[in-house]
Amino acid sequence: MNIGEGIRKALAKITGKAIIDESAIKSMIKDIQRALILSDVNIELVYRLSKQIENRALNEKPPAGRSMSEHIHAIVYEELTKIMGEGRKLELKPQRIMVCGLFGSGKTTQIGKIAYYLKQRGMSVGVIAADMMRPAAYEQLEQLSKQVGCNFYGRKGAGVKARDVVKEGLETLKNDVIIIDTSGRDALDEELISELKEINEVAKPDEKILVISADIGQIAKKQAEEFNGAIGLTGVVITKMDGSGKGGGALTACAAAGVKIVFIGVGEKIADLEEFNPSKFVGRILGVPDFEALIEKVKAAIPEGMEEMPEEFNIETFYKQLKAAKNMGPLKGIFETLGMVNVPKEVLEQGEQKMEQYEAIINSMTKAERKNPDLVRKSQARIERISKGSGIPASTIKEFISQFGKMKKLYEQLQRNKGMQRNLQRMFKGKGLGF
Ligand SMILES: Nc1nc2c(ncn2[C@@H]2O[C@H](COP(=O)(O)OP(=O)(O)O)[C@@H](O)[C@H]2O)c(=O)[nH]1
Ligand SMILES: [Mg+2]
Repeated sequence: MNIGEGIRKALAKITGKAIIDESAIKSMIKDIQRALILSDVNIELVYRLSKQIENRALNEKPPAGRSMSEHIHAIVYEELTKIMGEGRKLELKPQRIMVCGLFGSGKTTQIGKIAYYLKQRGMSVGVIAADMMRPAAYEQLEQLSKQVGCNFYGRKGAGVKARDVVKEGLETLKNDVIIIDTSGRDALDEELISELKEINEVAKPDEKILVISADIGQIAKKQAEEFNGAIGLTGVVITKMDGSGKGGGALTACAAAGVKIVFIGVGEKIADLEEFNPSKFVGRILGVPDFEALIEKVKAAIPEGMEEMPEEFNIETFYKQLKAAKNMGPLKGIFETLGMVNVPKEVLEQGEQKMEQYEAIINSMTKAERKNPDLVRKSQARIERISKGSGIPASTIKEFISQFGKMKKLYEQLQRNKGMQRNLQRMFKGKGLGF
């Protein structure tokens, strides 16, 4: 999310300054403009936004208890939030969801992610492969459905009609939620429109969701308008927000097209999907911690029966938590929800590599050793055995055991003040932005 970096840099110039004059404000706005234009936000929109920020920053007096610097942060935050579009939560109810979009936008992948999202929240999900254009679309969705653990319906063969597959799928699958994959094209043409209209008639979907790649930036407006005109959209998913520098353009373009954003895709794995909430999104790019989102992530990732913190912290319980942490998706996202947007890439990669190594070590430990890691700490023979079994160097094993000791201490401390977590939440919830 390069847009965040640019805007944070712009704001950093005025942060904490006692006196902020007109030229400092104008220079900050120039930097914000640059960041937005780089992210392919429509130029007129950038101009309107800058005028608005400038007017407010020059004319508004900060409310009591807020410094000028804090007030300008708040203005930028509010004005950015206004242009970032509107979010909408997908309801957790029995429903039919039709997913459409151009070639390679990420339709099939998002269906896997949405199915996973709904399953994690207790819904039973079935998917229908009605993309008749791509030869491998069937296998891709079938594979994803296995990974997610949801039902699948599809039929292959020349001349098979999408509407017939959908009809059969709806008769066959008995799940709460049915998600329908559809064909793409390089552009929305007559043929695709008529195919989508037929599916729309057969399935009468509750949701008609367009998948758009962030890469197309402000062209998203035209695309959303065209699909909306053809079949009437209920929402949009913007994918590849992780890799694209044009995410800001795509988001603001959807707002301009008047369609609501249901999710953003932030990676290729099935857990890489996030609900879209403009104020939280802007908060995150500005580096404001989002504890609610973090707690959401933790809740969704924690295996059943582990909702409560276990009384005893041993390697067994740590292992379960490690697995849960992996379910939470890339570390980068976790740090971002904590407002830590500038964690160096190497640290993230190292962190992920460490998690893999720890898992391998634990897999090579005996039950007794997991209960009592001191056994390992005190015995070179055990360390060597684990090293052979896991392929991890002895030095890393020693480091793990010592790290674990520290974690155990921290955990026991945390348990002693369980209220802390709640306090943190309250602190950031009630107090507006926290800067
Ligand atoms: N980086 C990234 N890649 C994605 C995301 N969503 C999908 N992709 C990739 O985009 C490519 C096309 O996705 P696919 O679902 O097959 O697109 P479809 O043709 O619209 O069905 C695949 O390589 C996916 O792994 C995302 O959120 N981030
Ligand atoms: Mg596909």
